[in-house]
Amino acid sequence: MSVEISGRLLSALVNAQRVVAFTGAGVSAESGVPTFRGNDGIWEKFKPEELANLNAFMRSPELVWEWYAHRKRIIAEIQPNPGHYALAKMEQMLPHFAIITQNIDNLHRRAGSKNVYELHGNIERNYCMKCRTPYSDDEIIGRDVPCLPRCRRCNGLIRPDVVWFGELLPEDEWGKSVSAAESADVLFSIGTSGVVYPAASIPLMAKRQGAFIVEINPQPTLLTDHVDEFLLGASGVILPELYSRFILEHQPPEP
Ligand code: BJW
Ligand code: ZN
Repeated sequence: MSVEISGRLLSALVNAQRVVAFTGAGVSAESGVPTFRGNDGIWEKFKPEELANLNAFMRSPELVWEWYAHRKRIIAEIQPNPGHYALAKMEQMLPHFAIITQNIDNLHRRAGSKNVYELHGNIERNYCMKCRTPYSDDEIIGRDVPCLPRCRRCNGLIRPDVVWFGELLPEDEWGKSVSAAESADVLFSIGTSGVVYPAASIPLMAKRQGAFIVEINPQPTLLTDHVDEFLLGASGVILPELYSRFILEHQPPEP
């Protein structure tokens, strides 16, 4: 399937100084990470709105840990897909490139991206809720899960280092993300339904400051009416194609 990439988009990208990729669960779908919502959102037993919050964890920590232990296993076994790799290569070609991700799966870094801001944490990290001691998966998985992992120092409950509903986003990552969005010349919104705030305001912040906004998604979202270009399809197909076209435009012709 050939991807239609307009001259307008290519020229915005080639002339851009600052580019941001804002990503959501869809960018990892082709790696085998289930998305949260929509047609392909396959969490039947586990609804993110019901489980990804502190009340649910305090009420039934075993159930919430079961969900995270299951997802940790999926994520440990899968690989970044061509979409992640295309973004990592793009970073090397552009003067300033940032990934602002809502994903907790670490796949952007595993694909080689360096400048990554994680708005909702990282599933590979854990910490004690009482004394904040960090714990790696190796220290807890297998030892306590599916029972409850507890802190060696204070016996407090250990939780995954992710952002649940009702919790503040990490201040540093949020601040850097807002700065990157507000100074972007081009912003890509890739594989996100755009329903979870404050993350969903990132593309709109960039737009207000005059950025060229491109959305990549197999289906329209709440953002689609506000973007300059909508590329309908899977990011694992569109991003590599976009990167190839960008390289052709970017490199000076052979003498
Ligand atoms: C493809 C594809 C392919 C498929 N290629 N694309 C009322 C109004 C407004 C706001 C609120 C409200 N009530 C409460 C709030 C605030 C709340 C919120 O936004 N709720 C809304 C749901 C209504 N937000 C918060 O609570 C945030 N904190 C906050 O606001 O703090 C201030 C505060 C303090 C105290 C009290 C109240 C407020 C925190 C939000 C934390 C979100 N956490 C999660 C879980 C992280 C940990 C974990 O993973 O377990 O983050 S929820 C989940 O949703 C996860 C995701 O990062 C996030 C976004 O989902 P995403 O990435 O967009 O995925 P999907 O599945 O929705 O979409 C996938 C897309 O991919 C689809 O469009 C597909 O079409 C597409 N796709 N295949 C490209 N191959
Ligand atoms: Zn502790």
